[in-house]
Amino acid sequence: MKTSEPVSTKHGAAAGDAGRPARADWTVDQRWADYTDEQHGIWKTLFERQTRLLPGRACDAFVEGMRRLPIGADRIPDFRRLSDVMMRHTGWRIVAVPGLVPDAVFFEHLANRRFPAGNFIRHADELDYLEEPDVFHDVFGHVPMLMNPVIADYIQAYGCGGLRAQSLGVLPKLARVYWYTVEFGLVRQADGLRIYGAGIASSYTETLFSLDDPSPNHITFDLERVMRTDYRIDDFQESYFVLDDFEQLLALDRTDFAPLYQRIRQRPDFAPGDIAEGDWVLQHGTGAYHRARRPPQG
Ligand code: HBI
Ligand code: FE
Repeated sequence: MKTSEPVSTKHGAAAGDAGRPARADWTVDQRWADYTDEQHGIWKTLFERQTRLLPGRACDAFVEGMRRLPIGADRIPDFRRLSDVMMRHTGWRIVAVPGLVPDAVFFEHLANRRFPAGNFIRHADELDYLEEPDVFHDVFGHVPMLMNPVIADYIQAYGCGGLRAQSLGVLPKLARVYWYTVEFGLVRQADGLRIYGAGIASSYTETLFSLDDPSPNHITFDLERVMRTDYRIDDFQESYFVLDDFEQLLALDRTDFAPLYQRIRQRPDFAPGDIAEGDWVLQHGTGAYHRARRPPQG
């Protein structure tokens, strides 16, 4: 999720000596049979809570993807069974990883339609907040959208673009696009604003905050604007960017990023809560939530 080096493994002996991965691509076995009843129970708690919340809030593509997948309340899903279904629909599969993997490794997987999913699950005392993507975030949040052909192509394109952006030294700009779409994107449906970002869809509190709270901004998606906007990794987003439809993401595929990166280099960044000139604002947030949490100036 965030740009950082992986720190540790959470589900058994995935790494070799000194935290080095046993395999060059950082994949491990899911070791599904090793999950404890307690771990399946945490999945169930999260699954049921989120499933109650998402009708009328998650976009149609998410609901449809979920419906077609062997994902249920009772057990942490088996990646092999998920991959069988995904392969038939969009040619994607899941590979298990121990947590965050290096950017280049992550992109290489995406460019080949392999989605790296954490095989560990958060502890019962950190249901609402965790730093590394676990199996609930990765599978519940991301996998339903990977059943959508447009999103499937878009995320692969991000993998290819990520490798290129890294070599051009502009990865932080591109990572913002992933963040504000794949992780925290909203989309306008005929029946209202809906969630498609996995970071929201897998979070009880951010689902409510992003859609129902007057604090955050809702701004119509614009590629250059998003590339220039810093994001928060430690709290709810201050701004959410809203697509008119997923076809907008495919247009990014046809965009020549080189001149865009050039232009952006000369222009200042926006802070997470800024409203910019030229923004098409759907909700001008009060900012009350983040203001209350900022330490007093002095
Ligand atoms: N690794 N497992 C995992 N999951 C991610 O979402 C991820 C990652 N490594 C890097 C990364 N995300 C991001 O920093 C890139 O999208 C830039
Ligand atoms: Fe994610």
